[in-house]
Amino acid sequence: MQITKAEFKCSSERISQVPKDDLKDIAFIGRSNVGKSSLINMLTARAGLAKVSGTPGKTRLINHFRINDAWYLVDLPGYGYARTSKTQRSEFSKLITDYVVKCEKMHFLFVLVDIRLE
Ligand SMILES: Nc1nc2c(ncn2[C@@H]2O[C@H](COP(=O)(O)OP(=O)(O)O)[C@@H](O)[C@H]2O)c(=O)[nH]1
Ligand SMILES: [Mg+2]
Repeated sequence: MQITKAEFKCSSERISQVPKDDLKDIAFIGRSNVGKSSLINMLTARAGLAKVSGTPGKTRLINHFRINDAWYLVDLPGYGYARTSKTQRSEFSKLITDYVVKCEKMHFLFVLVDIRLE
């Protein structure tokens, strides 16, 4: 498939805020710094579309990117970043769980694993 159009749609801090249209989500999940945002930029050939950071724990929201006006690529908050407070960690964890378990838009979920880690 050719991606001809890719645009940032919205950031959600709660599951109730994700887009209400009936376009389907293809989402990426994985530890902080595994390369979720870089992968979205690579797939869409848009260098700055998803924010890439050398510092883990930056994405705290669910980011929707609308592709070809037909579906969404979704960048989820990374988990497993040690220097996040307990409160914050449980907030992310709730957000991620709510999305994965309850969000009917989610069609595919790709779990990214860093081969550099044992
Ligand atoms: N060596 C290597 N570094 C990568 C790769 N993909 C991303 N990175 C780097 O890993 C860091 C985290 O990437 P990012 O996409 O922000 O990860 P995210 O937290 O999962 O969204 C950045 O410094 C990227 O430049 C990859 O395939 N190989
Ligand atoms: Mg990211």
